[in-house]
Amino acid sequence: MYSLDDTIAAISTPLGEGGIGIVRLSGPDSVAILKKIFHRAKGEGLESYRLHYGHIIDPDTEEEVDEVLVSYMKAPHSYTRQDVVEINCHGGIVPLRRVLELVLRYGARLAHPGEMTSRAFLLGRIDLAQAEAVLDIVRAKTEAGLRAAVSQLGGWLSQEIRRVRAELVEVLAYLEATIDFEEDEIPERDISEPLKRAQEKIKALLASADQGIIYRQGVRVAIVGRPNVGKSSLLNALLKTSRAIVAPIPGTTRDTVEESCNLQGVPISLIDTAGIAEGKDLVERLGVERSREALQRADLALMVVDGSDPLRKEDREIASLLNAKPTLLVINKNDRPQLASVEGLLPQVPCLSVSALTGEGLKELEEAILDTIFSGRVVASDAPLVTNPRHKQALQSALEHLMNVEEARKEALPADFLAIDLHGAVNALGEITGETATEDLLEVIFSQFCIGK
Ligand SMILES: Nc1nc2c(ncn2[C@@H]2O[C@H](COP(=O)(O)OP(=O)(O)OP(=O)(O)O)[C@@H](O)[C@H]2O)c(=O)[nH]1
Ligand SMILES: [Mg+2]
Repeated sequence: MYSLDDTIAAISTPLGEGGIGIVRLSGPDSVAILKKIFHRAKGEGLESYRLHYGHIIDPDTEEEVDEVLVSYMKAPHSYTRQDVVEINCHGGIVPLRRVLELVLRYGARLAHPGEMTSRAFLLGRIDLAQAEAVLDIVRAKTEAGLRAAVSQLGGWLSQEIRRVRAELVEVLAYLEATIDFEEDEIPERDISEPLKRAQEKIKALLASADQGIIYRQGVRVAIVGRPNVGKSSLLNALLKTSRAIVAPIPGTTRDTVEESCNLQGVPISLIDTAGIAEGKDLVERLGVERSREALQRADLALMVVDGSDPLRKEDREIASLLNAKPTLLVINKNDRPQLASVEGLLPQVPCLSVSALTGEGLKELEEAILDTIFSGRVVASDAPLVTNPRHKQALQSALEHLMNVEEARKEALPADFLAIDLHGAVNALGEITGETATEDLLEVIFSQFCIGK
């Protein structure tokens, strides 16, 4: 990891035109660097937690670079726990670049992606799960996702994990004592209760994980079917906009069209695809190839058939592509006389009758999509959720270790055996909060952040 002793700087707002843009500095020299380029309109001292008005002036040329507001957050009460200075410039690429250049010229180093947050972690202000929550807040796609991330930043998950881990550490200490000392030297202790409690807690956390991960990451839903059945019409109807071109000519959609929407708090990527059929020209064949790829990457498929038209060979061929994929069969155009008999097309797949034209059945379709996504595993909506696959994996690994401990106890194996797995469980939990995270893991996590965060 990078050093913590130097002063880092970055543009912390998105690059582009905006009302304001911020250059942020963190480290021991933040104030000294600022003082070289910042001229206050009045007053001398740079009190912390106040906004100071003035100008950034290039000391070499005495040129006025921008009119700014500067805030100073004195260590340790700052984002990183170091001295942090934020220069609020006019939002624009040129003033921000110029100010950044100046702070770099006077001693700051350009921050790596996520380095501000990694300092907050390494200096102990937040733990790893909280640092990850920062990224989740920035990336939240729906309010439900945001709520989960904010509660994780608030330390909900970390506290739960710490409590379980602390209890296991105590059991481990006891076990190790029984290994090291004579039996009569240490008082007998019941370890089955704390072990059981830990297992139950971890199971409860895991129970919320599938739902939480969906709120955080969203799901990909591909709309597939043969040409002209109304896939693009269905996309538009679900999005309530006319995003994709609709026309009575088969082969209207030639490329995949992807758009996001929010289904009761679940971020959904809806993908309209080119109708799958024997393509005539090259572009059509490429489009069909993309449809197949989209289908492969989707979490859920909506297979659309035209209810007003008898089924065709293509419908069956497409159905055969769906074997293992969670699917809903959508019979479209139910505003017309119904001629399609879908029996046996996709047995065991829920079937819905809709009209993309009139909107009939779309509410039910939305409900069915959510049902399939959650497959009945929904926990109370305001309960905190485990939202990160990494946390889920660590919890699973901790649980496995605890189950091994239980087995070993049943078989009355010596304490050494129990201790090994108990160690494993304690370490797995520590990976969530960062106590036992390796450098590689930290690097992977913080490299996902943007520069300046
Ligand atoms: N009556 C009726 N017509 C519909 C309905 N949905 C779509 N259509 C019509 O069916 C035709 C094809 O619709 P599209 O949405 O372009 O079909 P598609 O499946 O995207 O077709 P390709 O892009 O060619 O694969 C258009 O003329 C639509 O207006 C419906 O529910 N009822
Ligand atoms: Mg289309």
